[in-house]
Amino acid sequence: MMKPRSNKRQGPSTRAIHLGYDPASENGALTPPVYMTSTYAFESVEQGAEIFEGKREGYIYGRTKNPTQGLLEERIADLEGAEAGLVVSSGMGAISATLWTLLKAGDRIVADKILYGNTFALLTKGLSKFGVGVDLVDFKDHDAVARAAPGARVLYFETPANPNLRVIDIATVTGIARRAGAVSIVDNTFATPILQRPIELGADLVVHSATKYLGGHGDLLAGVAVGKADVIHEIRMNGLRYLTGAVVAPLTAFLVLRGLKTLELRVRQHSHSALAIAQLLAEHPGIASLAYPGLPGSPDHAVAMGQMSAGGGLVAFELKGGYAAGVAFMNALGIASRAVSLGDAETLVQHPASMTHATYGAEERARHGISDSLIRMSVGLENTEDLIDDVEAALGAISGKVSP
Ligand code: 7XF
Repeated sequence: MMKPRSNKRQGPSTRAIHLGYDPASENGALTPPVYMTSTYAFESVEQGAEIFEGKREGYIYGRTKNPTQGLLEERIADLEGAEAGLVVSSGMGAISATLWTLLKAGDRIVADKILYGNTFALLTKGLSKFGVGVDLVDFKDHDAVARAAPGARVLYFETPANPNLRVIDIATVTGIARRAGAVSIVDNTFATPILQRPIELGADLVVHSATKYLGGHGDLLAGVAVGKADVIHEIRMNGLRYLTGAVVAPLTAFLVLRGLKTLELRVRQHSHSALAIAQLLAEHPGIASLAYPGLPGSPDHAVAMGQMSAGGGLVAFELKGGYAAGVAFMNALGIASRAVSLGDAETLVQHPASMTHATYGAEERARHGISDSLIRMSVGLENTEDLIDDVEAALGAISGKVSP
């Protein structure tokens, strides 16, 4: 057990490394074990029945709970400042298990218009098929949110949003949700609990793709939901157990636990390099638009810095030569890989319109402001100077070839 020396709350790295685990309970094993078991033996039929009834604590079967997963849930909930957590097999698993649990036919969800492409698809193609009303609203327009909220069961948004890093004011929007009696859900994948804790700003639930920064090494898929213990229990027993079955593998839970130990270190370094790249782009004549929440002068900087402690690892921008220049730039990069996903050690660059946001039709992208020439870069953990050189060289390589 972690023994605090005082009542002072320990920092996120200390808690991510120690919380909830006592090596003495596992033969002194410093690293928490991986429980590779799908089922659990009961001492008696009566004991099994009591666990099933919820009269007694215990494990039953790996689809709802596993001790390795349980430790991870405890640590992520703690980092987010939430009562309880649930870890599942992917970010989409977490979002769908949560929404399938909370919503029924006839209910309405109000969501921001800028969402990860498959969250957009889950709402507009999935939930709508089962009789859930879906309203997409510009969550930067607080009057529009206040008009749409009454009668809604859920208000849902991402901040910074995928792909264009639009920042939504968490306290204001969760306040509107509370007054309307709606459940507010924030996707905190891009910021991580190191930079931003939506629960402390009034959110009811936070979801994550743990595939990204929480895992941190591009070697797994996992998802998270955190919030009040009774709501998380309901999502586990309904959304996970039979609505999706999106169970996380024990070994994957182990890898995310390993990732969490360096989360704070990594997120600081990602933010440091991303700011340096944003500064380079801001001064470059070939750039037509730039979004980086940590950059003074960037759209949303003031709101972002009111709720985030740094700008995070993603940069989104457009080149003056539009789509053709963007493609040439991405193909000219040497260190950065052309790949979707984010939060890995490797720098990744992708084209949202044809990749992560292809589920938005061309007309929907135009209506919601996802530009066809937008480039999204997930700045990795390579040395900052090398990344700067890579971006500068790629911009230099295309400057005579594609006219601005
Ligand atoms: O199911 P996943 O673990 O891939 O997570 C889904 C998801 C949920 N929320 C946000 C804000 C996300 O960005 C994602 C996944 N996004 C990746 C990306 O944008 O690159 C997916 C690659 S197609």
